[in-house]
Amino acid sequence: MLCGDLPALLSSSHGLSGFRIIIIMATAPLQVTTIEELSCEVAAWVRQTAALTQPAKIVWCDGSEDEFRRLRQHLVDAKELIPLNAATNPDCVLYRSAPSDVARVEHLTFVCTSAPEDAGPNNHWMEPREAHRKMDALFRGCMKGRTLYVVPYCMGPIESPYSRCGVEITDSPYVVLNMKIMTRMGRMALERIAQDKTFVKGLHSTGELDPERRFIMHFPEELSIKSFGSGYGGNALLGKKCHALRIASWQARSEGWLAEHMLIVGIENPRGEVHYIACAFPSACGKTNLAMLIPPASYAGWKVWTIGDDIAWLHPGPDGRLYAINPEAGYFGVVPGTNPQTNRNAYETIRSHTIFTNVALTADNQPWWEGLKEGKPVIDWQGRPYDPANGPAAHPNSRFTVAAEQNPSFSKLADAPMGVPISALVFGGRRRTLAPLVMQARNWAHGVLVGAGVASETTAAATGAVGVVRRDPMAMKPFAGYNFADYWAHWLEVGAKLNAPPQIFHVNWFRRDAAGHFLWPGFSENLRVLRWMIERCEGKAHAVETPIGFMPAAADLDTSGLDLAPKNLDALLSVDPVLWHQEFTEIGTYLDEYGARIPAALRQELAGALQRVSPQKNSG
Ligand code: SAT
Ligand code: MN
Repeated sequence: MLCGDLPALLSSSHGLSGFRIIIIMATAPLQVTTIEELSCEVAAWVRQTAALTQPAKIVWCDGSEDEFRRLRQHLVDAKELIPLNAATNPDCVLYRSAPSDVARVEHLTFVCTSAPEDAGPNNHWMEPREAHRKMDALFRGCMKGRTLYVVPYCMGPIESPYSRCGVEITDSPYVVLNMKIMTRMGRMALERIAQDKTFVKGLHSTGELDPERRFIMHFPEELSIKSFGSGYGGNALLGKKCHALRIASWQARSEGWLAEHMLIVGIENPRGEVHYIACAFPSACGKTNLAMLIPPASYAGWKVWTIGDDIAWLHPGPDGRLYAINPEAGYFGVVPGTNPQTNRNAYETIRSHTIFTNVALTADNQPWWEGLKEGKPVIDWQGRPYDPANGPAAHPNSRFTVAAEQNPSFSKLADAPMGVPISALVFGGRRRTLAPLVMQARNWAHGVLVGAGVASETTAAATGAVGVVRRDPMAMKPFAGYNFADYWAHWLEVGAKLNAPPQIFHVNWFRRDAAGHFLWPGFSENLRVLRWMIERCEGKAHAVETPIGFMPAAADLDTSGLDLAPKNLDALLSVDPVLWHQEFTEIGTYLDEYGARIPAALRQELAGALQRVSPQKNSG
C-alpha cells in the first residue's frame, strides 16, 4: 500500500533522519521494506510530532533483541543504568528515577472528554482543546538535543482479534526498554497497525521531570494520550494503565467487553482440571503474588498457571462464558517483600534479564530490598550510602520489569488468541476490619454492587498518603476512563449477555486483630480460599447464606495444618450487621456522587443489601 501522503513525507523539510527515500515506479508494485514505510498514518503522526518537539534524531524501534541490547548498553555507557552483579544477577540493571518521580500521579491525571459528565466524578476532567493547548505548549521543542523513539506496540497476543495496538512516541530510552518487555513491540505491531488501520497515539516526554510541569492526559474520543514530565511506570509506559485500562475501558464500553485491573490465574486441581479466575485488587495489594502463587506443601498435585498479573481484557465468548486475555507481555511488579517464602516464582523470575527501578545495592552490586533475607544494603535507592535514618533502603514502590515468559508458572495459554474461560471474578482490597476473608455474591448484579463497593487502604503505588481507606470500585478508581455510573451500567449489560457468567467473590487477605497482627497467613495459603471458590463454581462446596452473601462455615474452609487459632478463623468469617449497615450507608452516599446516572438495578441491589443488614431484620 502506498501512503497517501508519501510525497509530502518525502519532501519533509525537518531535516530529520529516519525517512528513507523510496523510488516510486509508475507500474511495478511498491516494495515496502523499511519500518517507517509500513503505516502512512503512523509516519504522518511521527512527522507532525517531530515538528512540534524538534528532536535531534528519530529512531523507529523494530523490537529486536539486538536493538534492546544496544540501547541498554548505550544507557549503561551514559551511566543512566547500572549493571548489576553478572554472576548473581545476569543481564540485570538498576535504574534510579528522580526522587520526586517514583509513583503514579493521580492528581495530575486527566480524562479529557467533550462532556465532563462522560469522565465522571471519578476522574479529573479537562476540556480537550484546552488540554491539547496546555500539553502542546509543554511539548513544543521539548526534544531538542534528544532522540525521539517511535515505539509501535500491540497489547495482547499479536494474532488475537481482541488485541489492540498503539504507538508511543517517547524521548526516554528507559521507557523503550520497559515497553519492549511489557508489550509485543516493534515491527510486528506496526504490521498489525497497517492492517487494523487504527492505533492509540501516545505521546510522552520526560520534560524536565518537574512535578510542577507534569500531566498525564487521556483523550478517549480521539484514542490518544499525552504524558509529560514523568519517566515513571504507569505515568510513562503508556501501553499499560493509560492505554490498556483508561483508553481501553472506553473502547470496551462501546464494543461490549471489559478492560479491568485484574490478574488472571489458572488453578489446576490434582485431577488435572483447570479453572481460570480473574482478580481485581488495587495496586500493591498482592496481584502479582496471587498470580504466581505456589501451592502450600499440603496441596500435592495442585498447580498454578499465570496468565497475567495486572490487566485483563474480558470478552463474552460464543458459548456464553467470559474469556480473558492479558494484554501485557511482562510484569512491572512491586519488589519489596519478594522473597522465596512470599513468592518464590517472582523471586526466580527476577534473577536474570530484569530491569530494577529504585532498589538498593549490596556491597557486591546485588539488588537489595526490604523483605530480602540475604545480603545487606550499602547504597540506598537514591544512590546514597545506606542510613536507616533516611528511611527504607529500597523505595516502597520500587519495581521489577521482567518478561512474563521467565516466570516458572507462566501458562502456555497466556498467548492463546481467544483467551481463557473465566470461572470466577474476585474483588478485594486491603481492609484491617469489616470485610471477611471471603464471600460470594448472590448473583452477577449483586456482584457488581460488591465490586462497586470495594474500599482499600492506599499504597505507595501512587503519590499521596499511604494507609487511608478510600473507595476503589473494582480496583479501577485510578484507571476507569469514563464515568463510573456508566461503567457499572456496562458491567450489568455484559453480565446480562452471559449464559454462564463467572461467579463473583470478594476477599480480604489483610484483616487484622486489635493488636494489628494479620489474622490470615496469606501468600501460598490463599490457595485454600481459592479452592473453596472453585468448588463453589463447580457446585460442590458448602456455604452459609449471610446478610452480605454466601460464606464458608469454618468447617467448609480447608485449614488443616495451618497454625490458625479458632477464634481468628471465626473473626475472619464473621459478619457484623451493624458495621455492614454503616458500610452500605456509606456506599450509598458514595453512589450519590454519581447522581441520576447510577443504574436503577445497582440502586436496587444496594437497597436489598441494606435491608438484609437492617436492625429491624436482625432483631426480628
Ligand atoms: O505504575 S503502575 O501503574 O504501572 C503500577 C501500578 O500502580 O499498578
Ligand atoms: Mn496495577
